[in-house]
Amino acid sequence: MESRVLLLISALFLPNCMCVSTNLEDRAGWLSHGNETECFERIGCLTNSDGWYKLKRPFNPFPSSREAVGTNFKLYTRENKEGEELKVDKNDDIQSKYFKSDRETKLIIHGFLGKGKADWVMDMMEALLQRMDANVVIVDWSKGASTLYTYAAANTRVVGLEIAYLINTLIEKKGASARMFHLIGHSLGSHISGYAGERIHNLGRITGLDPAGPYFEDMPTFVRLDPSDAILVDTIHTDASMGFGTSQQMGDLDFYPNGGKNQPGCFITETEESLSDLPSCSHSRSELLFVESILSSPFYEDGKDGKCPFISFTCESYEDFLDGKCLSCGKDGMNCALMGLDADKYPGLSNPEMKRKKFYLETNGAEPYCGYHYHVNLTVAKESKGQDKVVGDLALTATGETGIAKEMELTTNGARTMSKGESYSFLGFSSVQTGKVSTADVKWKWNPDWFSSSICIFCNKNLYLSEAEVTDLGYYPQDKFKTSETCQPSEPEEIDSGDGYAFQLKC
Ligand SMILES: [Ca+2]
Repeated sequence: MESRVLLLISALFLPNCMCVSTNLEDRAGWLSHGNETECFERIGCLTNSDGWYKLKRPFNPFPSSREAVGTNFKLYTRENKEGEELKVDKNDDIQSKYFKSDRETKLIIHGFLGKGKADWVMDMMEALLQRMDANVVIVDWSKGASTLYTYAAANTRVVGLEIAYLINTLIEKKGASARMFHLIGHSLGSHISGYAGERIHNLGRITGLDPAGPYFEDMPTFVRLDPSDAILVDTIHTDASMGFGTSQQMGDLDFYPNGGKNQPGCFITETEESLSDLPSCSHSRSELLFVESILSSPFYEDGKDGKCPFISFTCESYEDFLDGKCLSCGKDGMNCALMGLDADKYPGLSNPEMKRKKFYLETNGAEPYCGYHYHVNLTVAKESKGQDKVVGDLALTATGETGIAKEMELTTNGARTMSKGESYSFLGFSSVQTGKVSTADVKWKWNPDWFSSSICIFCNKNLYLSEAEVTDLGYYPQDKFKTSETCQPSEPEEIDSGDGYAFQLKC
């Protein structure tokens, strides 16, 4: 495993290091070059135009041969869990016992250093077949993916050609419909899907699971995954800060769990993973989130227990989302989408103005990742002995008909300033679903900046609330959200002074 990580790091930061064989170096260009074209037997030609060369992508070697990349396809269906190889033969036809053109076809495509037999790939295939009667095709290009990053990134283009060739043949010879194909690719697999999609007319959908950032971010749309590559392109960004992923929007709907940069459970102090797995923990989380979404969905009617919708809220920024500014699904549910398999249920898809949205949600740090969001609305008492403005941190424990959501941090984005008589929105998140809330225990901790703190030695540091409202947002669609009655403080007058206190609101 350690060598894998070393290879990964060297490949990312030393894209054309001296260890590359002369043969490979000969194929690499440097910020160049006029149009160069290379053709691959039967599947098509690729051109390197000037647009492929940027400072962020200085090297554009042509991909290795079809044989060297070794792309192969294995079809799994409910009738055949063993897998059947799918291959276009010399007559441009495909012999298959199990492929059926009247059902949806899902293709799963791994990324850099990955393989078709990876756990998440097999888990996804099994979950998809449990959820639906589909053709599930696992794309293995592990030979082409196990090299330096620069060359693996180049090889994605030939895998894209292979997939387009396979799907176009299935359309032509087997009567399949392009709209019923859905490519699900992780990392480099996301961009492979884009290359395939640009060569398949009316391809139904691409899901990019943490699309790879290096060599693709800020590049023209023909170099990377973009909304023009399929009728619907959705992405899940999970690792924009380590450099494996990107926060750049690449789809019609871009999902940013936990802000999209780092994932809970992936920090050195909180993970049980070995050190060598840490660098890819956030990057791989997108795979696990998608797999979970398949069976935890409210649209999966056969599943009874453990339903939890990955409800996501459109918002200008993650900070605004954490500040509780975006916790309504809005008229017709246009401000909410479900992350994962059911992103295609988003009601705004037919409206071009509603596409190109960023969606945010929180998740747990371990399975089940799906959790419950709460909208908390607090009103500061008008008549009280408190100061006109106080600054501090809040936590809330909500007790409801189905559970207790304990100590939800309401000010993860920093201490909040609150004024007398005003109402404030907060986001809460818990792995527990409360249903309709009956009591709310609020913890307050005075937490101003250094200056305010130094001039307020004897002033009243308490927060006086006149009412609260707590809404469990963990149901879909919005008309199923459960809002508490207005909560009133049980003992509004006598509150401990000091830096913090707790009190209860009856709803
Ligand atoms: Ca593209």
